[in-house]
Amino acid sequence: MGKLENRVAVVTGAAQGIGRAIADKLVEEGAAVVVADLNGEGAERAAQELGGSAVQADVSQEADAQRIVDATLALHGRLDVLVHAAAIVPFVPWDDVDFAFWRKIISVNLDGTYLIGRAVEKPMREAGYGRIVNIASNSFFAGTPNMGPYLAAKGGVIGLTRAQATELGKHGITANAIAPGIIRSEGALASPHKDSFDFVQSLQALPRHGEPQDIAPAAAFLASEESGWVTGQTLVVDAGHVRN
Ligand code: NAD
Ligand code: 4PL
Repeated sequence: MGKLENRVAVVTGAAQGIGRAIADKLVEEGAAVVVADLNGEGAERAAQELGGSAVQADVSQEADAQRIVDATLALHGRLDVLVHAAAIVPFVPWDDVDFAFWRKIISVNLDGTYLIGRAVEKPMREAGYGRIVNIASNSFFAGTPNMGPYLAAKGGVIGLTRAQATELGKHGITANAIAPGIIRSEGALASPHKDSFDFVQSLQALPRHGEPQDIAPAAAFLASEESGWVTGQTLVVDAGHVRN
């Protein structure tokens, strides 16, 4: 018996990378998974491979966030778990950050977390049960360079997670964040971040590069009933790079 039997989970950003690895783990633990991603083809492919359903959606659009929830309820009649991994992972030198870029990152990475969280809240409140797991980043603690708006958004995600925990606890809903360290996702490997792995490894307690699968067990725990006495927390999963 997995720890998520009979549970229905939405995983955003699950077409690839950390979201995909988490979706695989939740299925392994018995959940029915809805893959929600801006990349519709990628979402379809992932859903087929893991035996779930796909929704093409932009989490920074209110109507799209609501449509993810509507589709999940139409398919399964319930929504127990949100793992929100969708985000843009930029590498832009500070001197090249303009207001349009700032707005874009805040819109997708912070507004998106608010919008999908708000949308899943309603069925969770009605059920008197829910698990919200937001994916933040240890870069918020480390102050990693070339990611200014991203650091600000991820700090916001940690703050929002604390607010969700406070406001929704009375409805049986927990909200926690995971702060991964640098991970060999498709996105990171296709960007200048790929050149940082050896340097960051020199700062880690555990001398090995991180894979998307290294984040999934923490997400499964926070998505399960077992974590019912844990809320408002940020779990750093980064081989000991930062200690918060
Ligand atoms: P990735 O770029 O490989 O995958 C991100 C996925 O999110 C993609 O499938 C993309 O299509 C989707 N997405 C982007 N914008 C979206 C939107 N507006 N609506 C819906 N879907 C959207 O990224 P990853 O490295 O796997 O990162 C996943 C999460 O982990 C993110 O929240 C990221 O900030 C976080 N994170 C990543 C690292 C890392 O080193 N890779 C470290 C810490 C935290
Ligand atoms: C330490 O969240 O946390 C690179 C890219 N390095 O996205 C991140 C570190 C990246 C990070 C992150």
